[in-house]
Amino acid sequence: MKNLGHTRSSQQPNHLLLTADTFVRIALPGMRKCSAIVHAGPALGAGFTEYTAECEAGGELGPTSAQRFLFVIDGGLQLEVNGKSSELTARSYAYLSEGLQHRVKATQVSRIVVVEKVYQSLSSNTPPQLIISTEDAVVAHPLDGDPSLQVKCLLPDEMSFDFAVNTMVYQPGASLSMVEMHVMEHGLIMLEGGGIYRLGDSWYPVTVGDFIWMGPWCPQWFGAIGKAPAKYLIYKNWNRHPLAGHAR
Ligand code: UGY
Ligand code: MN
Repeated sequence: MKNLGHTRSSQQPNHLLLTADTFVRIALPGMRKCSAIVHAGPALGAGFTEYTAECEAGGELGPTSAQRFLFVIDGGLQLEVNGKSSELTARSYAYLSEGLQHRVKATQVSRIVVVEKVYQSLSSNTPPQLIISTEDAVVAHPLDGDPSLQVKCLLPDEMSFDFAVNTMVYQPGASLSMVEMHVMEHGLIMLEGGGIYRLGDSWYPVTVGDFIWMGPWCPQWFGAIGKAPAKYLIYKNWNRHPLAGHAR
């Protein structure tokens, strides 16, 4: 008997905390030498899918018909797209627009965060194009003027993108300046450190490796605790009218 049935993981109507002790690995169609820890998807009520792909050297992701965002947590991979091959290492990321044929092959043991979302087009914009970059190349800005909370926006600030992915770094003791409640949902992976996350009416201790889904208007607040900074990668749907995709 391990932990006598106790876990920090919790599923609630408007949020989900998944901790590593409860992760279940599955194969997704087309994956080779690779497994997925599915964190969020439509079955949960989310408008996107997020999973961590754990690959052996030579492992491959399967195809997707949706937009795909990749962030390398550790290891390395080769991304083949448009007849070109690019090497992605830790903190590298890629945005692949809907329908863009590509191949993702791990060159070593790797963990990759994968976000997939059906694109909500805008008649006034052409869809976004391929991006291959690294978090190291993105300039950070303080959130709400607080230098102890730095944000990096990994995707361009353009209406054509219907989602955003940011990293947020909190110095020890830093916190969000308010309890946020907003129409967007979030998928969040703790990359470093830890702290206390308020979700709905509960306060959870969280640490590196945890995943959090926050549904629309889920009350949310975070404070970093410990002697090292806390860092997370956070997805949100973005740039679309609340009625988009909700026709009745
Ligand atoms: O972008 C955000 O909404 C972000 N500040 N939310 C969060 O960190 N929970
Ligand atoms: Mn938020």
